[in-house]
Amino acid sequence: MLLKHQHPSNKSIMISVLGVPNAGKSSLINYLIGTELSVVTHKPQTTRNKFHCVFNIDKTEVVLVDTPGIHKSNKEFNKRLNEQAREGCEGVDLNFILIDLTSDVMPQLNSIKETLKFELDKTWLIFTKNDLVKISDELLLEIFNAGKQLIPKIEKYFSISSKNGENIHLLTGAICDEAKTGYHLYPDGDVSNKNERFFVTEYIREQAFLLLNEELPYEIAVVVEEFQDGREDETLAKPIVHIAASIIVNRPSQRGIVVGKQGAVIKEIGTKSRAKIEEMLGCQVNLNLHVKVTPGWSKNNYVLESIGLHRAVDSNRVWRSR
Ligand SMILES: Nc1nc2c(ncn2[C@@H]2O[C@H](COP(=O)(O)OP(=O)(O)OP(=O)(O)O)[C@@H](O)[C@H]2O)c(=O)[nH]1
Ligand SMILES: [Mg+2]
Repeated sequence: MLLKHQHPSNKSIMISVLGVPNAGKSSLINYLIGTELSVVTHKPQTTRNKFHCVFNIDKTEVVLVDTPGIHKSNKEFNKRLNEQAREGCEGVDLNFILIDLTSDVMPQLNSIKETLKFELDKTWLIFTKNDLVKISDELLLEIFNAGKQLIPKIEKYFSISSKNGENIHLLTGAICDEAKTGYHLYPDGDVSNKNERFFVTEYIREQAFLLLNEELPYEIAVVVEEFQDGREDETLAKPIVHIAASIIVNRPSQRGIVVGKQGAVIKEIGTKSRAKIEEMLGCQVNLNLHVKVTPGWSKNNYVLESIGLHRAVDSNRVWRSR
């Protein structure tokens, strides 16, 4: 959209959504934007890349930056996840720190402060999952004040639930009040800065996360190898998109687990993720999934770059590109 064509009273705000793994970042974002765009599972470290999720309230555009959970780790892969969260704070107008009320609060704030390694600017605390824990207003205020000692730019707090929507109207009202007059970054109808291929990998990884056990979800990556888009092809009776994607694993023994007995597991990953991909693309999808063994992929710069995880400020070493 050309800037000069925008309404003069348009308002815009960009907000980073930060928190430890599983704090409820993606759930809150999905609740606010009103679709299941971002992948949510009960397992920590579901989100791996920072990305924009966009919604409008009247003339106000709200850009929420989903980020991976912030956590201390010496592993190269996790350091790059933290880097995504750091980058997610760049250029934003406001930061949300989500605090999971079902876990100890101060360790979450300490972990975020220490891992980010920089002072956050304007920040609001968002206590999540308040449908699961009842905490008195006095205690919330006490935690808020303790949070301010650690992160001085914390200004406000909200206690919300992304399950039953409690207090989310207060949050959206405050977001609108905070937004300043300015041009919208995205044309009406755009929901993200990531393309369809990105969400294809996310929806496949979501099913792998849900269907695989123990450490295996953390040992896989998904890459789209082919994306033949027949939606604009008028010679086809029915539009269809052909997608070939690889599930990358670390060890040969993991291939068998992902494939499953007579291919049962990979078939289920494919069937379930295809349904969500078809909904997103709005047409029939032919999804071809393969398992590829790439030993040590999570330390391999080439693979990490290909899934959008760039080197971190504290990266372990310079890895060869291939
Ligand atoms: N009861 C309840 N559960 C919630 C709420 N918000 C999130 N959850 C659950 O908490 C789990 C983690 O939610 P996510 O939204 O994936 O958390 P996240 O912070 O994005 O996690 P990572 O991407 O792994 O860092 C899921 O099982 C959600 O259903 C809430 O307000 N109430
Ligand atoms: Mg998430």
